[in-house]
Amino acid sequence: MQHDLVIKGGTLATASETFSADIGIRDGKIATLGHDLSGEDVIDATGKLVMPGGIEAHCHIAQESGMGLMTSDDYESGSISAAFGGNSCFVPFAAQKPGQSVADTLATYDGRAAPKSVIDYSYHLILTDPNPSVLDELPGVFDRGITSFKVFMTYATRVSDAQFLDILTVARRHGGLTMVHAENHDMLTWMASALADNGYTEPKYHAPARPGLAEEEAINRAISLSKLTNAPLMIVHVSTPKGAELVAQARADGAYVFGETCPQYLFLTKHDLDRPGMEGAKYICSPPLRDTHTQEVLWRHIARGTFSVVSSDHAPFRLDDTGKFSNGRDVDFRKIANGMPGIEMRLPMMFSEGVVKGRINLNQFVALSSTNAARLYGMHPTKGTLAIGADADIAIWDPTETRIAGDMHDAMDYNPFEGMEVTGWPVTVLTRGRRVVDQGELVAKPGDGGFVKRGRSDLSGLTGTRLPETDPATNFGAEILR
Ligand code: DUC
Ligand code: ZN
Ligand code: ZN
Repeated sequence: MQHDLVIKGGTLATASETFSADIGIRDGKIATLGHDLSGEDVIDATGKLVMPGGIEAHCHIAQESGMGLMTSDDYESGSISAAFGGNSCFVPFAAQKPGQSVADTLATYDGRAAPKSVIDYSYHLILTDPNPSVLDELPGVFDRGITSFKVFMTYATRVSDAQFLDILTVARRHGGLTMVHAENHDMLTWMASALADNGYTEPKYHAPARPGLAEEEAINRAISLSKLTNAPLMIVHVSTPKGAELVAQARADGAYVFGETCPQYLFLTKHDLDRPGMEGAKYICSPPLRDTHTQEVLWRHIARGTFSVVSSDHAPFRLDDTGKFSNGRDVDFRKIANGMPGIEMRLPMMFSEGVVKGRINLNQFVALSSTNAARLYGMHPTKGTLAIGADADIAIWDPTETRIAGDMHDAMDYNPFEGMEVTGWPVTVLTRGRRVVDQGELVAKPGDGGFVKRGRSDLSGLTGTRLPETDPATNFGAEILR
């Protein structure tokens, strides 16, 4: 069989297997896995690792923050940076503004993404105002292939528990997954005022202002709401040992609960917030950075499978008056934009500190970086694996190259991981058989990436937890969870 492109001589890794083979690609799909394949075009992958392209499932691109501030990265710079970090696909957020219809929200993000992205993309729909007409629009969102929502339990854009239950129920009915930012709003605002009112206003006080207890309380509540509705739930950016334990326990109970953590909670600590002057502002993100004990516990949970994905939570705001200091330089920590970049560093850091240092194996790395996201967000097996018939979304890595982290390809003026020694970097990245990055050079054009119509979340392996009160067999026949 003739192929458009053959990747020859590499070591292939999926979420379950590592083996030597060539990959033959035709019409953007993997057509053949075998030996001695021929094609019009050939990439020599001798000595390289060939893996499913990363899927970045938590990043903020061309999105206004809660403060109304636009991220530094648009879909062009954001997707380019993602590709240089080994990603073939990403799923940023489309954020509903209070009062805005879902149709208008999605049209806004289509306009931001379609002309600019160099890799394939979809969105998670952030719901901030789930009024009855918005809930009525949601079935149409699934028809469009957008099958995940996100809600906040804090910020002005938070939802009530009742609204959260409504969203979980609609998502479950349509096979969707609800993501949640879990921190207790009143605990945070009370702590922040208690600190700032007493003059503790420097960036480092962002950490005590958001205690781990606020995350633990909200995760526990969110899991309870998920269990009540028997609806799948992804707890994003888990940053505490107790939060991770709650996710692990819920999963052991059979609940449809999934967890995500992020590199910043594995490689940075709250002491980074205490850098001289206002440099600590670089490290203001939410939930906040914790400590080295937390890092060890989170790694243990990664290794044992508590977390399905490790995502960057790339939320890029420059260290200038367009970003972190848009409310002025000498302001208290509450007025500094929240978030840090990391879309390009996520996979190299996880490879270097995870695979090279023996904390996880190569197949776990593939699962955490691509396959599990594809399954949970309704893209598997078209994406997230190396299989015949799958999209040729492929990252070719040099597992031995060592670099000191410096400038990235995003639109940022700092890299929070700058100076770290990182071994293992992607050299060539394909989306649907098309080179996006070729031997370290960008070759794709804005708009080359396409929208991915997603399907139902894959919940295999979990049983759900039907409560007696919601089960007609044990609640006198009341059918309430259709
Ligand atoms: N939550 C996120 O998920 N990203 C950036 C800031 C935040 O609070
Ligand atoms: Zn969040
Ligand atoms: Zn985020």
